Amino acid sequence: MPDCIFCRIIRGEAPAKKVYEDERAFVFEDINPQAPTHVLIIPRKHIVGMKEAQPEDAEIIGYLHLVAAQIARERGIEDGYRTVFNVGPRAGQSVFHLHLHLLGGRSLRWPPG
Ligand code: DGP
Repeated sequence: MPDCIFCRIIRGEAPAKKVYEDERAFVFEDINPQAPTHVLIIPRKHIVGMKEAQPEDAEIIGYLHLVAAQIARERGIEDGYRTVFNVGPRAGQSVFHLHLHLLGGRSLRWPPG
């Protein structure tokens, strides 16, 4: 997707603080962090969001969570972290390229609001 900001970050056309990348996933620091660790884990494939995902996307959606767990281990936040997909504008989705938020490094309240 030429105009998608997250596709542009993957291609290196827009700046971001990269945390990790492999053949399927790309991870970078959120520009507006809500916790000491706040990174976005995204598929290289342009998927608009969770409600647009297709059955063939099941593996990559699961894989994003495994990448999150690995980063949480590396950052020493396994005592409590949260992974979040905001789905749709009323839940706060503002970028329409699937992204898994990984938040941690502080106490996380419930419900999130
Ligand atoms: P959401 O609200 O769930 O769609 O999350 C989008 C997140 O993406 C939000 O926390 C801010 C972040 N974000 C938006 N644009 C950029 C950008 O250009 N660079 C980086 N690093 N993060 C961005």
